[in-house]
Amino acid sequence: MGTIHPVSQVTEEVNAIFADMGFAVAEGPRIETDWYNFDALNIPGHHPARAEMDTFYMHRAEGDNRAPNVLRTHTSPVQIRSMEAQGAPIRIICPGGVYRADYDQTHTPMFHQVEGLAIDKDLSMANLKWVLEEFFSAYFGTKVKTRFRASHFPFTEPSAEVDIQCSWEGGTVKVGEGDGWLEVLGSGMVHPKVLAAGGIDPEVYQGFAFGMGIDRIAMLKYGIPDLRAFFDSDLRWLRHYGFAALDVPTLHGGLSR
Ligand code: 2NM
Repeated sequence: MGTIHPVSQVTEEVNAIFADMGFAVAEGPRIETDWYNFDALNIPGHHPARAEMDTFYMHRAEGDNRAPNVLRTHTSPVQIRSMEAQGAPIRIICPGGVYRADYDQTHTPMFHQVEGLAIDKDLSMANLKWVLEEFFSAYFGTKVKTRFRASHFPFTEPSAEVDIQCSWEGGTVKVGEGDGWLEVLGSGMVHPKVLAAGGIDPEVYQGFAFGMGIDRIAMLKYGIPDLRAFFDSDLRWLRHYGFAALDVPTLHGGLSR
């Protein structure tokens, strides 16, 4: 009998928690145009973030001089597409696979992200902090404090990296206790240029956005030590870390087993 992969299980858990706060799930293509993956997100051609993202570029036919399509490096392009398609207000999360040419102990060339976006007329970093603390507390099943540190992303201003409270004892991390911190998330207020690129008037609307690694938070919650084993398709690993097919996570039925 097969089992549900931890990435699928955790994606469903995350969807259920954000659905309870009024967020819809939005999805989009894994092959993206240069515009949606970069320019619309305030990452112009010369921007160092392009090089840092280790992008996989698609092939173009001889003589076709358009910018090559890319394997999306984040799920933010889905958020631009949603802004264009539905306008403001917006409350969505965008889970899914993303790609970066990076492979070592802590990086796989394909991994999973969930990004969130809320756009309305009176949103601030205070709303962002509440949503994130609510999310982490529901996800880990215990009150989790967050710590915001000033940071920089091209698509948000101001920007913050977010740490969650944890303890480090005997080589294992426990979330929601102790006085240690673990970085799990990037976030900020959506840059006016990004709202404009999505067809939303930045003089009228503001938004907050955030992004985190699904594989990473799956490892933290379910004590999975090695990221690379996630995508080996090893049946013994899948039986050990997989979930029963009918074990669907819901807030009323319980999120964790
Ligand atoms: C992050 C960190 C900070 C983000 C921004 C957007 C958009 F499209 F609305 F501008 N989506 N996600 C964002 C902001 C993602 O990931 C580390």
